Order: sequence, then C-alpha cells, then structure tokens
Amino acid sequence: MVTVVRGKDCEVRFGLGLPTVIIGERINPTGKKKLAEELKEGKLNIVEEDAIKQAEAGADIIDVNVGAVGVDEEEMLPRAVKKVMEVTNKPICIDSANPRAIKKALEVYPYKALINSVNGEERSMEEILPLVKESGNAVICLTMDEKGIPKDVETRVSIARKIIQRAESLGIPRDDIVVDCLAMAAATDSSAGKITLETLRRVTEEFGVSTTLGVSNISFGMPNRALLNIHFLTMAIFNGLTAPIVDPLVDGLLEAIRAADFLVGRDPYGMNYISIYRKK
Ligand code: THG
Repeated sequence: MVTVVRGKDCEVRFGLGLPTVIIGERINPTGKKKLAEELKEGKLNIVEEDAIKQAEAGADIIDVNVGAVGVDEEEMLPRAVKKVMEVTNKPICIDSANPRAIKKALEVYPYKALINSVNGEERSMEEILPLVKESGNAVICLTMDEKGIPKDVETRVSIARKIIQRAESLGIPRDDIVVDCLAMAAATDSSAGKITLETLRRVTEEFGVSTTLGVSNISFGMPNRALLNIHFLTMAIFNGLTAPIVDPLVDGLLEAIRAADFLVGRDPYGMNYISIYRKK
C-alpha cells in the first residue's frame, strides 16, 4: 500500500516500509492565541509565515486547520488553503470537523489532498466518504465513533476495519486510506501511549494501510513536551507509523525521525539520515 498526495509539481508518497513523511501541524489555532485572533479578523499573515517556515524545516505535507471560536471555517478554510498554495508547492492536509468547510476547501485545491478526517460515526462516513470518492483524494480515518474514543485496542481496530470496508465498498482504494490510531494525553490516562502504540501495530499488520497520529496530543499538560513527543514518535515509527502530524520546527525532531527510519530499515543505507549531515 502506497499513499500518494500532490501539490503543484510535487508528489509525496508514504506507506509501510517507506521513509516517514512529516505533516506540519503549526497552522492550527488550538492553544495559539495570536493565530486565533488573526483568523477571527480574517488575516492570514501567520498562516503564510508558518507554511513557509514548516516547508523550509522539512515538512512534506502542510496541515491546515482554522477551527476556533468566532472563526467562520467555511469562509476561512478555503482562504487559508489558497494562501498556503501561494507560498509553497507542498501537498495540503485539509483539517476540519466541519464537512461543509472541507468541501469548500476542496473546491479551491486542484491537486490531490489529504482530507482530515472521517470517523466511524454513521453520519461522518455518509458525509465524507462520497466526497473522497468523487474528488479522488486521500482521507484520514479516526478510530472513534458515536461512543467517543475507545479505551481499548480491540475496539479501535474494529472501527478501523469498519471504515476501511465502507470506503472500499464505495470504490475508494485502500492506498487512499490513512488510519489515525489516536494519540491522547498521557497526563490524564497513563495507559494512553501504550494503547495507541499497540493499535498502530495491529492496524499496520492486519490492514497494511498508511497511518498517522497527532503526536503532540500525547504530551498535553506536561513539561518539556518536545522530549515526550520525540520519544513517542520514534516508538510509533517502530510500530508502523508512516505520516505523523508534528511540528517540524522543534529542535531535533527531524533528526529523530531520520534516525528511527534508519534503525527500523525504512532508510536503506541511511541515505536520508546521512543527507541531514551533508547539508550541515
Ligand atoms: N489527528 C488528526 N488530526 C489532528 C490531530 C489528531 N489535527 C489537530 C491535532 N490533532 C494535531 N495538531 C496539533 C497542533 C498543535 C498542538 C497539538 C496538536 C499543540 N499546540 C500547542 C498547545 O495547544 O499548547 C501550542 C503550541 C505552540 O504554541 O507552538 O500542542 O490527533 N488526524
């Protein structure tokens, strides 16, 4: 299974056994007052800046999320997507809980996007999957449903199975399905990390699909979040994670990814690992 997404003259491929691909998380107002304020005022300066900075730091795909209280996502998501396209050729991950906002953003994106996301709720599958099929994009599938986020591995795996079956029954190829095993705050549940890692291993083994994680969720509420994020990330890469959503500007993060890829055989002869040091 190989997932392909595209920007202008730019193709990104990821999947089992391939080098880890970085989805840049910074364009997201969660916990960022300044960005939230700007978006409320209809401004896109920080969006533009963060798109450029992340691409320069090594992001392969740019996540665009403008969800905050007082922001009209149906207006701002397509505007933000256009702004990001003006300053980088990187493929875009369209991140919203609002299907109408996703639809409007897709209308301005002429390449192959990663839609973030669908989940196991009947309503979500009915709204998002036909859109994925029609547009020929790829889609992130969250392993949760109307009952919320399952506490156990087995239920997460069965939700992944359900979404994959539904998507395939509509004619969406499995290559275009990216499963999110869900990283939750370890501060509020000490088993959170282990459950996510185990789910990743199972989903990778049973379905062979590409996978993603909002890695930074794991460290909410803890000091030295970057340290926790980096360690969790390398463990997840060992368990099959192919395309993490992370902040590529964090010191040492890119190096940790390249090291992990090399050590688990996803970077033959260490060519990507070595190239970091050639540049320096
Ligand atoms: N799965 C999928 N998509 C996702 C998530 C996921 N999209 C959103 C989120 N989770 C991943 N992105 C982020 C972005 C920022 C942070 C965490 C996850 C974050 N922000 C800091 C905070 O809130 O404190 C602010 C950091 C700063 O100021 O620089 O932690 O799980 N499919």
